[in-house]
Amino acid sequence: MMQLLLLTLSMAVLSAGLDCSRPFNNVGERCIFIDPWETGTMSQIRDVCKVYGGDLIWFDSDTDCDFYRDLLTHIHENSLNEKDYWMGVTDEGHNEVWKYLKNNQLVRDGPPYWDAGFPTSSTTMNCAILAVKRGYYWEEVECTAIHSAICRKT
Ligand SMILES: [Ca+2]
Repeated sequence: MMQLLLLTLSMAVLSAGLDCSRPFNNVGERCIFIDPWETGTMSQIRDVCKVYGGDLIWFDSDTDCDFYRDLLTHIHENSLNEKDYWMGVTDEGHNEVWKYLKNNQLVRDGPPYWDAGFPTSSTTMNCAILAVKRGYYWEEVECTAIHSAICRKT
């Protein structure tokens, strides 16, 4: 009986940790890797995320506010709050229609993620960042700008 209990416990630990091993950490119920010193263009940072088996961060719906809040809390509590970070969100090739790179899901304009006035109809600013100067609301920038990495695995 004790052996069965131990086996069950170790399997539970294993399955909980399996998808969120280093360099990823649990943030809320998600697996996230944040590295303010890993910088590059949007596609460079996306490649970095893929090397680790993840993708540029995405949210699961237009109202994934619990995760958004957990993420911002994590950024602030770990003093990671001096850099802008890429979102995996673009309107490149379909101007003014913003989608997640991960799954092609549409992203709603305006709140809760975009800062006031964003996104615009710009045809040169086609990628989104979590902008430190906007309290980590989203802003659109050129995809060739240099920003930091947040990757998500699950
Ligand atoms: Ca655009």
